[in-house]
Amino acid sequence: MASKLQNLSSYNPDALPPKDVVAKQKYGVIVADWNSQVTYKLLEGAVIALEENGAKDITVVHVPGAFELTYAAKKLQMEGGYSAIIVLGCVIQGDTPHFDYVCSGVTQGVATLNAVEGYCPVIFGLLTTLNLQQALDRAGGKLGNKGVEGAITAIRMASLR
Ligand code: INI
Repeated sequence: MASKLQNLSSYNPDALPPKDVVAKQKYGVIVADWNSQVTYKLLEGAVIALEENGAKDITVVHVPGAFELTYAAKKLQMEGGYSAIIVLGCVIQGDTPHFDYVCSGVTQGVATLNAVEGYCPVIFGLLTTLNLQQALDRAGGKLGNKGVEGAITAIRMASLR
């Protein structure tokens, strides 16, 4: 029987802008060090997918946790020159409501950055999962890699600018 599980990271490379266009663009990837066994796989997926599709100018910035992603993204946005910025993190639910506050803080923060006119898009690559296994499944496991999705979204959004 066919699996009901879907690889969420499959994409059609032919539908992306040509590699020589992407090669002239600059990309920022910000990664949270919290849950690094997951987030560094997201980072790897994002960088490989960007490079495979032509990107040559990629700046990687590390921040302590997911909550700090918004600040770093804002900093790169304001620095200028970026075609798109991807934020990568992983928040895993614990025993307290902390998870909800961190998730909504980052979600709102990134949404706010995208709502301001004149700056490059910020792509939301935050895993918000109930346990570690769900995160690993989406960080190069059986459900793909959210970092790859972030990279492909970044390339598509950069071409809108
Ligand atoms: N940061 C994460 O990236 N993931 C988590 O799961 C997490 N939890 O569970 O607490 C987390 N907390 C740290 C937070 O992002 C900030 O770094 C910290 O609050 C300092 O601002």
